[in-house]
Amino acid sequence: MSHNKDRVPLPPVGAQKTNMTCHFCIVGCGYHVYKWPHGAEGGRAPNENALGRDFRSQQPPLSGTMTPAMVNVVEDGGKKYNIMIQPDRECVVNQGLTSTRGGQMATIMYNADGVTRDRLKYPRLFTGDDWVDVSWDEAMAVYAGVTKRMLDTFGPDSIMFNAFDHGGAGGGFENTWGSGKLMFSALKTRMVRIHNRPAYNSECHATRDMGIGELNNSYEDSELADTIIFIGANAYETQTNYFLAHALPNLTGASLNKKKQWFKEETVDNGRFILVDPRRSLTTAICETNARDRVLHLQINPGTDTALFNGLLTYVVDKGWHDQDFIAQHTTGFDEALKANHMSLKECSRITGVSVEDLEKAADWAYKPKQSGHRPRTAHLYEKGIIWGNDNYRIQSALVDLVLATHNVGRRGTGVCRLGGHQEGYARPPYPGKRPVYIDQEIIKGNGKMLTVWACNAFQSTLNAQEYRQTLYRRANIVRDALAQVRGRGVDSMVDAIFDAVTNRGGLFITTIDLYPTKFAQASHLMLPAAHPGEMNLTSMNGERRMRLSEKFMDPPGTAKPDCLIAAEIANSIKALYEKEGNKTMAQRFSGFDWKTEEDSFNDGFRNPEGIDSQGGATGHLVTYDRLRQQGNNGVQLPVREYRDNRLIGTEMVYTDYKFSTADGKAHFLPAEWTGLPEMVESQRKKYRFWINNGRTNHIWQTAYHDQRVDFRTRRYPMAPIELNPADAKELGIESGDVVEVFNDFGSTFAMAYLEPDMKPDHTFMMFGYFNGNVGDVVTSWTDRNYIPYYKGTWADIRKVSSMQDYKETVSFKRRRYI
Ligand SMILES: Nc1nc2c(c(=O)[nH]1)N[C@H]1C(S)=C(S)[C@@H](COP(=O)(O)OP(=O)(O)OC[C@H]3O[C@@H](n4cnc5c(=O)[nH]c(N)nc54)[C@H](O)[C@@H]3O)O[C@H]1N2
Ligand SMILES: Nc1nc2c(c(=O)[nH]1)N[C@H]1C(S)=C(S)[C@@H](COP(=O)(O)OP(=O)(O)OC[C@H]3O[C@@H](n4cnc5c(=O)[nH]c(N)nc54)[C@H](O)[C@@H]3O)O[C@H]1N2
Ligand code: SF4
Ligand SMILES: [Mo]
Repeated sequence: MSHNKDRVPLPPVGAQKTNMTCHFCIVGCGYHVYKWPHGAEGGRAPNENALGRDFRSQQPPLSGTMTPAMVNVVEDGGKKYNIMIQPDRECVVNQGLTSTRGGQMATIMYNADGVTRDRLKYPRLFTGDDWVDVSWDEAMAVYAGVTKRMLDTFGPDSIMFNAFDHGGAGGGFENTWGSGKLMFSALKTRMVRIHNRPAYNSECHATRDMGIGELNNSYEDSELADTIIFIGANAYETQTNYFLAHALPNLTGASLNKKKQWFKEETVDNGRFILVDPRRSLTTAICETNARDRVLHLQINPGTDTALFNGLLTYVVDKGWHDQDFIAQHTTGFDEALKANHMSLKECSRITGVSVEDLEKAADWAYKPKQSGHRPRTAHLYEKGIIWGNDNYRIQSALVDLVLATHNVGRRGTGVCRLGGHQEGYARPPYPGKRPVYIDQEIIKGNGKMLTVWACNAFQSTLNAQEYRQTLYRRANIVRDALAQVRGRGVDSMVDAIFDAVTNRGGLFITTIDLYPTKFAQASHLMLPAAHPGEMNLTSMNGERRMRLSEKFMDPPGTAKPDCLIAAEIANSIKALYEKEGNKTMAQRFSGFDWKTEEDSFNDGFRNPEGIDSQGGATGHLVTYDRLRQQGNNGVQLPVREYRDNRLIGTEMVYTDYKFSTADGKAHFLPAEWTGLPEMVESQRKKYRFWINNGRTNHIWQTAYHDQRVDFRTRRYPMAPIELNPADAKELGIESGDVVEVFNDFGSTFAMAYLEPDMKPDHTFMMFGYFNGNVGDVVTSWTDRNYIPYYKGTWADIRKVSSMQDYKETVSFKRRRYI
């Protein structure tokens, strides 16, 4: 069914206008939501529409995007409204830019006749062989009943969660707090994993141990840097408007005047970009199209980043380009790290596959003093190529060692930062365990008795996914069978039956809390319907710690609720059960959830940071919904310094005072010796021919929870594409559009071949997390010492399954790189 619309109704003067931060990627572009009664429409003259623009003549080029995807019809308070969601030109983040993902925000808001009609409206309970819609009371009687039995009989370790820890949709400060308070203060379980990794830990463990928080500069610093090094990041496709509005202008010279004003004494020129990626990504292609001689692609061998950083560190110190004063005054451990990381450029070249000449060029660009004698300003921007790379802890140690030695923190135009994934929005009580637990493996081993899957979907996104799913189906079916036996006997019998199945027969009771019935829900017993931004007020911060309020403008479908209020519903139901049996101590543990709105959760958590881990820090209490609303789409950059003259004043760059996040206030170098690939990964590499690199494409957001319902997306990618070198493909008899099987010792999956000349022989790139073709099935179960996976590192063989005439005729296999 096609949902293309052939005209765009204009908002009339007087249409309601609210703020909305895009709920998808980390960048958090500012948008406005216009809402007006269905049927009404504005005129084309500037005084007849709420946009104040003149639509009587052709719009000038680049004057702003307006597409049919930006409008929809929604319901609020039982009435129908038109909405238009338009990028905000005054927002300093995106400056009016939109993207193929954020530009469809209107489309994915709930409309009973639209692409989102499958949204969960009521809790759903599996009764043995089918789903039924139930009330929250009924759902809670089962969920709270089972939870209490587990807690009383086996203790908190029997209660597991897969839970979001981010901002944006399926996250936000309200919701991390609500869910966190439930899991960590009330249930006190440590059996929790995060949405994108199999344990409860940090993606940036090493940099934090070294005293450098991972979001330490502003997007503006990318306009000011002499050189930007992108490491394992494909920013054009994944942090689109950060790249387009703040990084690219530096390369092309559009920000040169700004640089001259900022750094009057220093030599400044157009920026130079160094991209570290084994693959020639779209970002590399775009940069080269714009300024080939100012772009250096270090096409390292997969997983050899540590060797690269160690080679550069050794070379830079030999040249005397390190900052000895900074090292002496503000750091510890330099000599030990230098010794451990020692590597000649020749050795570095052998391991990384990059020529000595290019390694020297990179060091010159990034670390050699400028003509004016000043130290260059180099921003180091990294993401999943190293976070999910070969030994997360070691790579980040090696990177930050290089950054510290060359003093590339705390100065404008520098920084060592994550580019980020989702927005951020963390406020939770401390994790109650001493060490994280590899939850996926616990489940595979048969441990745990109930699992709640909250705003994430490991069926499509975890490592070793095939074995994970197989185990879960098997354990879930034990409970399903038990439920079938007690049909018609009421809630208490259901609770008894579930308890018996998980206690005596290895079953696992599974609940998903989501917008949709997901693939994970196919193995679950209860679904709870959640609300997302626009249907609730939600606060998040972006990759430069810029916090905004996205305002509610419509009702969620049916009885769906904000996640923090779902947490409250659960806590209050369990509390009532304890009160009923007179257990005051336990009732007390589940108290403190008497919230009416999401703002109550915000006030209880973010604004009350005593004893909690919160990105708001000690000044979180200064932030209120009202104050944020006042500051619109530009919000405030955390941490807030003060509230003065009716404004929240934030922080553009952290560590300008060189007080690092360690006990002694110094940054700590960490030794990071190059040790090669992990054995488990190496075993697949030796056995199988193709490197199955994987990650994102511009068009698809995450597990495609909305996108799988939008024709515009699924026609582009009916199945996960895998980029293949054309000569390799020819040898295997594969053409673009063929379905191929990708297989190794861990599993097998399917993908749609997409031939791409830029792929090196024996290298591939598969879109991750898709609903049709899931690369996680062939990702090994290897993790680093903190249980961080190496998603990007697996090897497999490929065979042609079939020739898909339909894909060949309907899907575009045009090259996605410009040159
Ligand atoms: N092979 C491989 N695997 C990877 C990666 C990789 O690069 N390669 N990357 C990893 C990374 S970085 C990530 S972030 C993960 C992503 O993996 P997941 O976090 O599992 O994927 P999402 O699609 O973000 O899941 C969001 C889910 O929450 C639901 N949802 C959306 N909004 C709301 C809401 O407001 N409330 C509730 N309750 N639900 C909501 C959506 O319908 C969807 O089911 O995958 C990881 N896995
Ligand atoms: N369009 C779109 N944008 C998104 C998302 C999305 O689903 N779709 N998801 C968001 C989320 S949650 C995240 S976490 C971010 C991820 O953002 P990115 O990290 O930019 O995206 P990825 O495609 O996962 O991986 C980036 C690059 O890592 C490279 N790589 C693989 N192995 C190595 C290696 O050994 N070394 C190095 N240096 N590089 C390597 C890959 O070739 C790839 O180009 O994107 C966010 N933005
Ligand atoms: S760049 Fe990211 S935040 Fe901005 S519109 Fe696109 S998906 Fe949304
Ligand atoms: Mo992510």
